[in-house]
Amino acid sequence: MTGRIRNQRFAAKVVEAPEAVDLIEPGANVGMSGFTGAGYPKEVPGALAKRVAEAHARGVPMKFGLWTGASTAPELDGALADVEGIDLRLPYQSDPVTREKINSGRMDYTDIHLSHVAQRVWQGALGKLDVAVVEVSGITEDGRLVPSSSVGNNKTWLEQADRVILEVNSWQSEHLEGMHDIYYGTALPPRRTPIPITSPADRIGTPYLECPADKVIAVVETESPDRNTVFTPPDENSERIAGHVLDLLESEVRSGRLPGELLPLQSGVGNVANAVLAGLGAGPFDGLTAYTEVIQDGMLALIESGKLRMASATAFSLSPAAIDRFNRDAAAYRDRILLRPQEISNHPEVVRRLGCLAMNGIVEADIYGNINSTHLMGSRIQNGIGGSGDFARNAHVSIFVTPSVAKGGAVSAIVPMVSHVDHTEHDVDVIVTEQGLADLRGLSPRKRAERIIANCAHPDFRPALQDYYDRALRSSFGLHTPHLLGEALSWHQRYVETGSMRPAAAN
Ligand code: 0RQ
Repeated sequence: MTGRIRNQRFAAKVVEAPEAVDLIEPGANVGMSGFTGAGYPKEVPGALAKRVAEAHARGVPMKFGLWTGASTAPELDGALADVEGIDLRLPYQSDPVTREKINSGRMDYTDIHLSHVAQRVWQGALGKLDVAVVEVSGITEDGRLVPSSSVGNNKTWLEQADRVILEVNSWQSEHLEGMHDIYYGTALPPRRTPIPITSPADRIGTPYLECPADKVIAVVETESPDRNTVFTPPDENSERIAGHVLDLLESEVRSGRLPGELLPLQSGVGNVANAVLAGLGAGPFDGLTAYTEVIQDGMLALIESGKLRMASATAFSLSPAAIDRFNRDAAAYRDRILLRPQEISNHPEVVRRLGCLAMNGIVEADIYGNINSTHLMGSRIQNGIGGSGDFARNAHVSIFVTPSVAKGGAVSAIVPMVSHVDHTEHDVDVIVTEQGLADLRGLSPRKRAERIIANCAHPDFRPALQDYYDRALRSSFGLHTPHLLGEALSWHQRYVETGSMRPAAAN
């Protein structure tokens, strides 16, 4: 036993992972910790996957409902998806094996706004949560739980599950203790009260998670690293995108619409969003704050350079190199980083009050400013909406970033009509590609189309978009949002049939 379990009642429950998974009944809904590759259980999911594989080999069906904070890692999502041990998965995921199972119709997936998950569970709208499997970085003498590198939905899992399995991970830095703020004041209507956060640094809860020892059926010890995806270094396109975002922010400050230290930043997952943060590091702003859901490499770098004075989030999403840096010096970040439950990090009320500047990556945008963040060709899930809706809908300025083309230039990220809608034109203020920026605030649909085609579309696709729009102006059913309905999704159909959105002659 490591020194991380400082309470005897919990210490007495230590078992090996295979013993712990025997306590999870087939068909159970299991709430696991984990958010963007941080703080997920490392031992129990693998042991559970082994048990599923053995059952399936005997011809015995075995599946579980899997609820998490957001995406996890190959040891959790990947392992359970690989053996087809997941019945319904929620919310956000980004694991390649899971994605393949969902897209081949072998696994159900429900993509819920990240701030909504806890309240759905409290409402009982998702069914009963049977078991919680939660990683913590320690257990105090008086039996409180020190959260690990993500908080996610852990508070809700620990409260709502009948039975709890804890994984105590001594790989996590001891200095995480004190970095969390767990708010126990949420309730369902009509008993709901305001969330008293008026600045990203505000502490409104306690540093510990609570769970009665009676509920804990097993404690498993581990010393295993979080496994996050490595970010690709910013390429020329993402640097250009970052440059356009910086220009926008500078002009907002010049015109008095934003203060010099900006407003709290939210940055989504993905390579492009990370590159925008890197761009801010080279920009003129100081005294920045973040009210966001993940602290990725770019944000850690902003803290290290002194430009970002405070970041509130629910999880880390760091590359292995950045994790090493953080773990070596975790104590130094204690007054700069605060991790909260995701129902609070993404709370619409707080996002609106603080006036977050939301920056999120997308799959595609249409000429009127509707955004698809999740589906390829309208039918194949990539990851999920994650927290992008929580922030975009309530942000002070809602910015969406994307390279103008995908799949080696075969796909235009600006299309006549999006093949799936995650963020409607009403929630989208600014679209940015490496080609330029379209500030859509206050514009009518036709003016938005002109600006998006001119400023954001790739030159290879711009004439075809202009041609679509010109013909729509001549023969659309109505001229408020002109469309050629029979043709609006033909670009996607062409990709499905030929592997390219480009017209046949241009392929
Ligand atoms: O796939 O590598 O197989 O080719 O999508 O695309 O360009 O690397 O961009 O890493 O920034 O991710 C929208 C997925 C962008 C992400 C998305 C393919 C592309 C590639 C990734 P390949 P890039 P990024 C809060 C915020 C939703 C959740 C969110 C995301 C892969 O930003 O999941 O915002 N956002 N959460 O080829 C076909 C297109 C495509 C396309 C991209 N138009 N057509 N394929 N791809 N555009 C954080 C959380 O919620 C946790």
